[in-house]
Amino acid sequence: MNEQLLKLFRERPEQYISGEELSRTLNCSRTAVWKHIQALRGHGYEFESASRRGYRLVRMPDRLNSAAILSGLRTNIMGRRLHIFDSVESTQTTAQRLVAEGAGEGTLVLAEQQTIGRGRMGRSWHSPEGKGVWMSLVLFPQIPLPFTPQLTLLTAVAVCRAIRRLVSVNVGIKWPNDLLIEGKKVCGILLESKAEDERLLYIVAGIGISANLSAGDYPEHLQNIATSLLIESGRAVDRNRLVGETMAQFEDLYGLYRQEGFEPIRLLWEALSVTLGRSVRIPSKEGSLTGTAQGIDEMGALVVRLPDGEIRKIYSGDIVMQ
Ligand code: BT5
Repeated sequence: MNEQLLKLFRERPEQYISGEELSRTLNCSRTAVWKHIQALRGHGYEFESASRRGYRLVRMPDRLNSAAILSGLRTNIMGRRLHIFDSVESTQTTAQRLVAEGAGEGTLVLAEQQTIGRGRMGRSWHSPEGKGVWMSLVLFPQIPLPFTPQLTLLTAVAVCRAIRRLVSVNVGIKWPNDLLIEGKKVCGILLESKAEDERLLYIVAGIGISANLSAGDYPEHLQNIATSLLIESGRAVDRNRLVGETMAQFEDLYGLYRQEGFEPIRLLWEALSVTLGRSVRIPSKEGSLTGTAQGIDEMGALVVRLPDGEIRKIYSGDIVMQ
């Protein structure tokens, strides 16, 4: 499919572009332009055509599509190598297999549906067909192993900023890996890494954004705790754009992280957090603790102040906001 052609139409939404201009810009014949348009129509793009005025893009398909993503992508590395599947068990598993086969930094795996989408600690991630952004990004960060939680927080900031740019919803970050709207979960992040002799080899950052699920797309046990961008904003989001925007935000933040370390990411995270200042309960085997979330430290741990003034740091696990 012709990426350059799509780019032209996306830059001028709703406008007619003449066949002559298209053939000039693409450096091909008018017949070839027509064939490209037909190919796009075959993929669900709708064009109006009018004699002498040319073609006008009136509707884009609601499918994940590499030309649609790449034609709007502002990154150099992240998402430049794309693998889109109709259905996989988990994009995490597929991405890990691709790494074993030599995939490089920034490789992105997307699927319309996951049959065994996973969360943390053996939990499952509900990934119905055609409704979400279920994706995994391959990274080879040059960081010590204990720093990997920082990348979970960086990923959360990237997705939060991307959503805020495209959808008017009040989305915020709950430590460590959830994005919430009005207290309900709209996105989860799962970082899986491989290390050898305490040395980090690679990370696969899994991102699940519940974009266009309706209430009925959720099983009953999730209906009160999960939501979607569609449910909250009343509008379907263009998933291809959301993928591109997330990659752009990620690449910016990742560059910043490499140059200046975690501190600027920590500040951005704190600004988007819905956890700070709140009373939180930390369940543990020894009985749960309750305190006030104060911030995150230089490693990404949550800093909690207990009622007696003692400061505790929480490095992993779950918290319950009260
Ligand atoms: C997470 O785990 O939040 C990480 C989810 C990562 C999913 C992505 S999708 C692409 C990639 N491939 C994968 O196989 N996984 C990653 P956790 O913090 O354990 O939260 C899991 C909990 O979130 C579940 O127990 C449900 O309560 C809730 N949940 C499940 N599906 C959801 C959905 N579609 N939208 C909102 N909440 C959901």
